[in-house]
Amino acid sequence: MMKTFAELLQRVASGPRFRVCIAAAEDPAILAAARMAQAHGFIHPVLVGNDGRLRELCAEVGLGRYSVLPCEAPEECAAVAVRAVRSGDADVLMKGTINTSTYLRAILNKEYGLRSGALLSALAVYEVREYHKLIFCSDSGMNTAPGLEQKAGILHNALQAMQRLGFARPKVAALTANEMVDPKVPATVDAEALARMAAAGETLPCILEGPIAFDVAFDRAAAEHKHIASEISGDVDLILAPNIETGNALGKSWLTLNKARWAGVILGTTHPVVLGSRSDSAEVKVNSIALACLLARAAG
Ligand code: COD
Repeated sequence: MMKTFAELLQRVASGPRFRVCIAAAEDPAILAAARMAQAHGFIHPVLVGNDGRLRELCAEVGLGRYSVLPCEAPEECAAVAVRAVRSGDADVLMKGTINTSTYLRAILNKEYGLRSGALLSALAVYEVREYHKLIFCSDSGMNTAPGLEQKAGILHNALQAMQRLGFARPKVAALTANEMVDPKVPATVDAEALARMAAAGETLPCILEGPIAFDVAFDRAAAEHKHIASEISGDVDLILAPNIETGNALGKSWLTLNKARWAGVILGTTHPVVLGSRSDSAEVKVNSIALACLLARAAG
């Protein structure tokens, strides 16, 4: 099982090249990431944005073979990139220097977007030095306040992606602030419902516990101290966040205070979609591209 992004990169480098279409690619870190992914052998970059500026920046960062789809405004870049993927001119979509909502709205566009009919959700993967394996987390980037049905969709998307990456039975924490089911705290009610669904075999294979607080989920000593019997404590693979703020703040705290690395993708689309952050370094952006390409390959 992959425990680091280095292993993920090794795995994706042994496969075919994907044409990765980058919406508004005029950014040195994005183009440097494209150069690195190209050197690893798993992408051909298709750059969407201002032609002259792109060629200038590509020369600066040393990016060679690439294609350009010229356009200007961020909304137009998002639309052109999404259409290119939808029409088969590219295989994978990637966010460049545009706002996340603009990017997601183009993906959701009813006429030319990448909707599959399923719920779309964001999956983030973190490599935190202090933890012994990759931590998957959803949804910290797209669905803002999911209800139970949406949470079941978010769980399904994440488990399907993890299955494609080789996880047979991931350990899942339906995160809350404590372990008590309280009708006044809807997240605890949803977490219990999800745990029941998983135990009844109504989800893809996993061991899901919830409601469960972060300390019990990640620290076996905390679980023992609180006399909580847990099969997942200290060994969680996937965090199911109760809302976007929880997952987002948790991830950003690892990135900021723990110098963690991460990768982000959108799931439930017709084609693989990369969702990084504009502030990511080139090295971090490569992880997101690699994850999307690996999922694309596994989906066939
Ligand atoms: N899956 C499938 N269809 C969806 C989804 C989804 N997750 N979300 C919306 N839709 C469909 C709706 O059914 C509707 O048909 C259409 O899309 C528009 O839906 P609205 O009006 O609810 O959505 P929008 O366009 O106002 O906003 C959708 C966004 C995804 C852009 C919005 O929810 C958003 O901005 N999310 C948070 C993004 C963000 O800031 N992330 C932080 C990253 S650092």
